[in-house]
Amino acid sequence: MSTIFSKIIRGEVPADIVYQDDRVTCFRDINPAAPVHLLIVPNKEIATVNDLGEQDERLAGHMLLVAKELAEREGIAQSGYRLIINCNRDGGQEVHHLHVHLLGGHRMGPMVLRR
Ligand code: DGP
Repeated sequence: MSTIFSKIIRGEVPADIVYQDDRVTCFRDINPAAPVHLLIVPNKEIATVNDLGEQDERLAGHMLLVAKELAEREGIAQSGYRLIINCNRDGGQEVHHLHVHLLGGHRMGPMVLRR
């Protein structure tokens, strides 16, 4: 099994890649929910946050540091941004390959819809 994100990472599916190193690949979301909407994805296929192990501690930290760096590059570090990781059905995860959403460029709405 190979996720759509793995295909993007391997260059088999086109995407607007803004950053890549030996651990993560970052590209613009195909369906942006904000003026800046990037995805920070581990090159290694990890399905969800639930599947992170002790061995991934440095990788998880790296994802956050790359997100911070990309916010700076995109010019939204000072105005602010939101990082989101969805997990499974109730979290609204559609692609089962771990990713951090980096959203910014305008005021975000409430964190979640209350009902
Ligand atoms: P999530 O719901 O957290 O699993 O978010 C998945 C995001 O991935 C969603 O905002 C749309 C984006 N996405 C899905 N398929 C593709 C694709 O083929 N290319 C790009 N660039 N983004 C995609």
